[in-house]
Amino acid sequence: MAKLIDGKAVSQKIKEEVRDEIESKGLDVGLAVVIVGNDPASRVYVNNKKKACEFCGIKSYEYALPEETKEKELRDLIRTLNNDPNINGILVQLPLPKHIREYKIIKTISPKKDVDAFHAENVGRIVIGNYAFLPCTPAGVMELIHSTGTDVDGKECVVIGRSNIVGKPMAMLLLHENATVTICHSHTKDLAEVCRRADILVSAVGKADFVTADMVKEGAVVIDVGMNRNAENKLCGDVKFDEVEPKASYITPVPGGVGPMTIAMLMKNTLSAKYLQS
Ligand code: L34
Repeated sequence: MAKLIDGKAVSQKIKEEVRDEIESKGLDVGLAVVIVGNDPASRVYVNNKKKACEFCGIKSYEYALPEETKEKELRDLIRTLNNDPNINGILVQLPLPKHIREYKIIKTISPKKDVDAFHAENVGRIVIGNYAFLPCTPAGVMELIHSTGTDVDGKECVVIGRSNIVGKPMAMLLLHENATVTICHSHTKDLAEVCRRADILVSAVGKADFVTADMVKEGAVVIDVGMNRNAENKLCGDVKFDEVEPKASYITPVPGGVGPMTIAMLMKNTLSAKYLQS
């Protein structure tokens, strides 16, 4: 029987730390949250981010733009926010509508306000190990792994998925803690065999029921970054929870696992951004 990793509890503690620091120092911290279009999932995530800001004493400024917004209009807004001293962090919720080039938008965000750590300058800093921000989801996963008392040093870690947002930076953070890291993706030969080597398995695929029991080593720590809807429109991760859970030593639920951690780390990054700018 695996122990459940309680992402809600771990994230709550981090948010309390951020709140206490902002309150005790009397800091004025602001986060701009930009959402373009009407993706219902993005709407939920952005609302959760705003609630977390409220809890931490961070002022959130929402910019909800219509689906038809032009790339140039969005870039102009970001430039305005870059120059606004009340705004310490800028978050442009992804995905963006197809006619807007994501890289053009990320490039426009001032690296000092890039609380997602998606800008190439921040990505490069992370690779080198000289950074101000860590990307929220991978940083949240590291916190969850630490919460189990697992020492990452020397462990076999397998990351499924190679996105810029999760898979690649996830591998880097595990590497920083001296893990032996393998990144798997759609071209990986014998995926199950590679995954079975993992002491720590992180799945960031985006497909319900993707990770099955035959892919998991007895006693592995299993982290599920997936955020999917199954046939009954129920929120679920990548991991076939019922069959994997008995094999794992620790496992994250969805919801209540990685999702809340992404938001807690965003709060932490926004506070770091404030310090970086003062
Ligand atoms: N720019 N875009 C940018 N930054 C990010 O860090 C994100 N991400 C991902 C999508 N786009 C982004 C998020 O915020 C995923 N993500 C995210 C954030 C919060 C939650 C899930 C994904 C979350 O709150 N999850 C809850 C359940 C939410 C529900 O009920 O639907 C949970 O308990 O997992």
